[in-house]
Amino acid sequence: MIEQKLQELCGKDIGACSYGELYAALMKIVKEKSREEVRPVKGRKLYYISAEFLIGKLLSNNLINLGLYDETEKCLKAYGKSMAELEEAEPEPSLGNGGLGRLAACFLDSLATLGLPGDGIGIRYHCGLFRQNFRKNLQSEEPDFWMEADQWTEDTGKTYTVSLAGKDYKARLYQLDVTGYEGRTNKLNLFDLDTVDESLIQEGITFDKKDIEKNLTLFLYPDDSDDAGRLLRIYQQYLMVSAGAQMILEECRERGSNYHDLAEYAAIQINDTHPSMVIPELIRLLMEEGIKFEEAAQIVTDTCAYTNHTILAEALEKWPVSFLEQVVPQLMPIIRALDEMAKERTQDDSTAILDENGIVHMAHMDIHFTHSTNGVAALHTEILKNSELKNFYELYPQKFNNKTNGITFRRWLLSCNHELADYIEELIGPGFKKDADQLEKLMDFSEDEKVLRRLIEIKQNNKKKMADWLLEKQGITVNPDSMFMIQAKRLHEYKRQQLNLLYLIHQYYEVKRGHVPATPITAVFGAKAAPAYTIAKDIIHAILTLSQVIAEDSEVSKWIQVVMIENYNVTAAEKMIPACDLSEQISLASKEASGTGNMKFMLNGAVTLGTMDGANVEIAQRVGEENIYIFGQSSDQVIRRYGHKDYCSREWYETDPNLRRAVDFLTGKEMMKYGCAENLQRLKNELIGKDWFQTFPDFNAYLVRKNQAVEDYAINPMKWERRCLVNISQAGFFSSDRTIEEYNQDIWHLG
Ligand code: 26Q
Repeated sequence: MIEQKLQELCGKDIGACSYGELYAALMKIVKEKSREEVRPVKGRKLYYISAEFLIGKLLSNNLINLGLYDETEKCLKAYGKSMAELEEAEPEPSLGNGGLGRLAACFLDSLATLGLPGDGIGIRYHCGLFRQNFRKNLQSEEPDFWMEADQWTEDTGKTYTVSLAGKDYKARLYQLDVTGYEGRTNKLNLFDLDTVDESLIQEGITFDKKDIEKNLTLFLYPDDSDDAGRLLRIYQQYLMVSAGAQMILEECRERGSNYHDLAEYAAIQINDTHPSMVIPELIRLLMEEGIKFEEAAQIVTDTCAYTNHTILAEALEKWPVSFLEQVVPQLMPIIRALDEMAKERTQDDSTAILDENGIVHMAHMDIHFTHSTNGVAALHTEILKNSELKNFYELYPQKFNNKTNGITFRRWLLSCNHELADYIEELIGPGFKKDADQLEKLMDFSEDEKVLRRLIEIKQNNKKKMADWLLEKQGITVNPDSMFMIQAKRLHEYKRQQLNLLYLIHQYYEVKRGHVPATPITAVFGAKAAPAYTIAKDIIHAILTLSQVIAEDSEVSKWIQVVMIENYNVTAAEKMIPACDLSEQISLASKEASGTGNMKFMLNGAVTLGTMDGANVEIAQRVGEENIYIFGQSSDQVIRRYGHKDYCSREWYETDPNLRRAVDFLTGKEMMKYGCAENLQRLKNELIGKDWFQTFPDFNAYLVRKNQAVEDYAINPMKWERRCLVNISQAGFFSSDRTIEEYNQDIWHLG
């Protein structure tokens, strides 16, 4: 079928087609086929509203989900074409910053796979997250134009009127198909304005932030460092929620709703606070339909649910009333009325929507006016209930629940690690693809040397593939026989890439004095820093500079190599994760809500080195302490230390000579040779003077635990591989299919 169709669409011999032509033709085939799986909705339908959907490349994934991958690969091969090169022809839609956006994409895959009716609602950014370049060991940013002539998104011809700052705009609805693995096809709905103008972009990623008509959907927001940017985020958010709310009401009306019964037709999941204005907007629209305020507020509460993804206070959205008055004056009377209503329920000021300083707390509105608030890992939810949102928990204990995150195994195993997926199928049959718990059957082989040897071989092949990719992409040669330790995630101080950096400096000194590691190590980082996040950029600079210092030192480079992947994104993750030996999940306990990279590495047979934070806790529970390397302070200890306000990083610096030596190295002569004194000095000052995320108290434990892992890896490969197998076998719980089933059972009740 594929061969015939391709030939037909391309109008010539497949072997004579460019990869671009093949990509365009295959996209058409996929679209046709996925349309066959669109099914009518009975009962309640989910709308997952999110400012981010980090979907990644779609072709291979869709081919797998539709059962067309093998046939396509075979057909291309027969004409001398490779799937790998075909994948290169597809631009990655990076419509998200990191975990939250990728989670939304995994959820859409699971919804469709489970045959549940659930669509996404978001924004059609013209440029996704910036492209990261390294020059002179510094990060610089470039716009990421991902939209090309051949696109997955299609104009539906539908528009909705949205009023922004008193002026009407037309939000155009674009859709792309979300295919399920042997499931149904759902939709991702993305809104855009026709007037957006890419020529507005000036140097790098700077642009005129005032010209709303031309810039509204131009960029995905990587930060909110200045007021013009913050205002623009409100514009973006309201465009999405107003058009989205109108679309939801229209669909429900068509399916028979009289709006009083909206909650029987729709479940709306609010992905963090970015879409929170959907609450007052829906109330406003229902009131336009003649429903009274109190009833409208109740309908919306019954329909909506809220997910919290962070406990970092600075990431919780709070908007000055003046901003909202300017952009969405039509919502302010409703927000005020909701605030009044909330104040009638409690005397507690700390739960106010509108505080005495004229600040609107979006999360507070979500908790008061949705029926469910969930955290994204067991520990995270406990911290919300017991400290961060304690007052809310006391007010509404029944609203709080946990939904530990998950990942889609279709992308993060079947598609990114064919060799491992095929081998697992050989061992336990294909059932695990739709029923992830079946991975536990792998435990039958935990003492089987033949199996362990084959797993080692597969990892080795993936390391070679990653090495080839790195050479091709970045001109860097790595040794596939070394131990790969990978930390891949956004750059943030709480994630503590700087702790990893200090370890590497320590190892540098160790090699210098003749204490070489048990095996050569390759430390790999993948991380983008928000463009205005100075210290995060300094950390990248220090890593790149250290990488060069070591590369130029023939004595040390035999043992240690430091690599920073340029422009880390979903596509890079798909190459790196299958090749990893040691997964670095070293956030300060209590700060990482869940993490999902930790699950991806585990599923691909990496062993975790981590703190008892986020979902690491649940990983440790499942694999047992012999199969994970845990270190560092507990979340309780950390929370207590913050409470006492007595942490003094300088004391640690002055008393631990190893630590001091590593920190001093940042501005030593070796680093100065390739680095920039201002950046490195600033980082050093920050660590000695503040170290807000407590890297120093965990430094020694990290060092000891990590070196234990290196030794174990080098000295007993079979025992190490057994750990890898246990990790794979216990990963089933972290399938987003399980997460979605829980959301459906406890919150949505779809279909
Ligand atoms: C807010 C205001 C202005 C501009 C940007 C933002 C903004 C943008 C993105 C705030 C937060 C985000 C993203 C947060 C995020 O990715 N959180 C992660 O969510 C994952 C999925 O639940 C968790 O696994 C991670 O632990 C959590 O950090």
